[in-house]
Amino acid sequence: MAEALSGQVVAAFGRHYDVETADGGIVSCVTRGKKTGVACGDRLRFAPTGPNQGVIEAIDPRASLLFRSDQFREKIIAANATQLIVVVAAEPAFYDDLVSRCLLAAEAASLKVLIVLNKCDLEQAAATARAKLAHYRDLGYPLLTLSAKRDIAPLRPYLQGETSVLVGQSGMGKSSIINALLPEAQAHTREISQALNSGKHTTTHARLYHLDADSHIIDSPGLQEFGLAHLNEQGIAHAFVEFRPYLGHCRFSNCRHRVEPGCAVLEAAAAGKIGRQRLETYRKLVR
Ligand SMILES: Nc1nc2c(ncn2[C@@H]2O[C@H](COP(=O)(O)OP(=O)(O)O)[C@@H](O)[C@H]2O)c(=O)[nH]1
Ligand SMILES: [Mg+2]
Ligand SMILES: [Zn+2]
Repeated sequence: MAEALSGQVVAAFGRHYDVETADGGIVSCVTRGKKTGVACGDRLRFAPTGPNQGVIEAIDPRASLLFRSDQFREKIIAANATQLIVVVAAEPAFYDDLVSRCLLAAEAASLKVLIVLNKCDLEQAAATARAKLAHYRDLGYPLLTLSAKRDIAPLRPYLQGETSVLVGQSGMGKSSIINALLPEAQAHTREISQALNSGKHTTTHARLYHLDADSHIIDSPGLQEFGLAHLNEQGIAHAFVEFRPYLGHCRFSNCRHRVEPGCAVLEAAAAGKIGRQRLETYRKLVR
């Protein structure tokens, strides 16, 4: 049998994966049997099975893993990312609940977070969207307003040295951001899809692009929901950054921060140190 080679997944198509080797070549790999669970960004070893073809042998330990989940299954978004960039746009309107869940997933995966508000050339709508995002900025999450169509430069410093994964609803401009950063990337945007008459307006699979030797960016398919079924109650509470100073200070060590007497989180909320909306989000998640 041929010796195993190593590489990194730069595109995940569900059943097969594009694996980039050290020399920059792309090998189309499959998993053994019906195994899944390989993600864009994964580093792995594979056995060559033909010209530019291989079968995945083993996945290297991951520095991070971002995924969403419902009761029934987990959907891996990216492996080995260091930063999550939530992309929202002035138009169409975005779901605040989805942003909130993306941030919680990022906290649970110990990723840095950046919120990008795109399409600020649509000035009035951008002002409304910015106001809607103010409470995240107040929590300490950096918020960058830009227009991918006009000038992507403001984003570059945030990407330096990071492996960033772009997430958000479709139509927010994730692929447009990729194309503005890397014109040769030709990530599929709405216009390109329409020109090809493919009927698909969105990115259908995650893809990793190299910005420089140690800065990388992953485009991902649009999300409509972001399930957090993989988090237990403690994990959820910890993912609310503003809860952290109070966790462990409740009267009961198994406090669920809902109605319990002597709850430090509820006391902080009553004192205005935790937003009502966030407490409501927490309650919805642990219900
Ligand atoms: N006005 C405006 N439109 C933009 C901007 N960036 C992207 N768009 C448009 O938004 C639509 C969705 O963009 P796309 O990159 O496909 O979004 P994705 O689904 O998040 O990848 C396209 O029609 C883009 O041309 C921007 O900065 N300003
Ligand atoms: Mg896209
Ligand atoms: Zn409590």
